[in-house]
Amino acid sequence: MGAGSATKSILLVIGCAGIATATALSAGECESHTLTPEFISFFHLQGSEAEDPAGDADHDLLTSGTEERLWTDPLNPDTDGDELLDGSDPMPVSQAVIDWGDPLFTSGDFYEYAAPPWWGAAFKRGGAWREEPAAWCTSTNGASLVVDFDREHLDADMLVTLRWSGDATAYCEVFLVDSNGIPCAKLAKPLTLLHAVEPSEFAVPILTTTAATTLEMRFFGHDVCVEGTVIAPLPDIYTVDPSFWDMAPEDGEVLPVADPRDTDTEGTGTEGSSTGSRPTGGRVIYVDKAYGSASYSGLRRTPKGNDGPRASIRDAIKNIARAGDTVVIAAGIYKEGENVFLGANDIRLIPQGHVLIR
Ligand SMILES: [Ca+2]
Ligand SMILES: [Ca+2]
Ligand SMILES: [Ca+2]
Repeated sequence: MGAGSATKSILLVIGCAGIATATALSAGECESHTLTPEFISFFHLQGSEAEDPAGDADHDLLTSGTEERLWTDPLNPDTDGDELLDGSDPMPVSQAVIDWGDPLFTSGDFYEYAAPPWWGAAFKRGGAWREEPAAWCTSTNGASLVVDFDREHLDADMLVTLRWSGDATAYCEVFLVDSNGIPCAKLAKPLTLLHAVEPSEFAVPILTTTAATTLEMRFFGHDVCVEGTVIAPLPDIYTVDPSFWDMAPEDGEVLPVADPRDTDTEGTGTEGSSTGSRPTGGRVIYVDKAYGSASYSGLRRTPKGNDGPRASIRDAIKNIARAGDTVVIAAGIYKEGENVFLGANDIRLIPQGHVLIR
């Protein structure tokens, strides 16, 4: 669904010189051809100098024809932002550079750009893209930026660098989430902007958190804007400090997801009861006002095929959830009318962020 999958499928089809690195290829190795419409469209080359397969519009020592085979950006001399030109970089797409909101590469909720094979997709949940400067901005608590990993291609933990801004109250909670949308690890302390001069940097234990397929960065506070994220394999000199991460003690157990400044996030009237939010078993049903639909199964937090969140809490309780299930409700305003919780006996409800029911 993101650039990663597009990249992989196209790389299988194209390539006259077999597996190649940037340094192993030169313009003469492949007969000049017309760039494919997919490539022109993906990198927005139409009408630009880079449309000429024999030209090197970005002066990175690679022709556009070669960049097509490597799936690097013919208008960016350093596609993966590691300060090595595409033409002299042994791995020209070694890390994912996500310029959230870049109008060229944001389509709908998704951000699409060249990325290594382990990058599945990057998208927003809530918030809005901004063009000048390109960023993703939100003042809605709980809106998030999400990156899916393809575990088949992961062989290292990850290092994430996050360029963001916000007012003094802003903070970011970071989760690793499994393929069912259930958080399986959480950065123990939220990232804050107290030392905002430098980007936030954190190591992610993606390898040791074997169920994790998704990184979710959830934001709280006012005037939050995220301009960019770089995700790279963790260099050997770093290790992940386990004390920075809370891991779910057992498979399938849900980590409490709550606003740490809200002492009564669950709305139960009991302060500090987050340990009570762990489900006792059964399924997890998702409700999301923004992305849900009555035609989805309710069994997946992000839409995929027929799976996805329901849009209404009442509907999820009445038509989907059974005794013992847990209903996870995404942040948002829900117009549910009266008796919304009718039938909710033995169904556990977990709000994620601020849930307002009217
Ligand atoms: Ca070039
Ligand atoms: Ca390039
Ligand atoms: Ca590079």
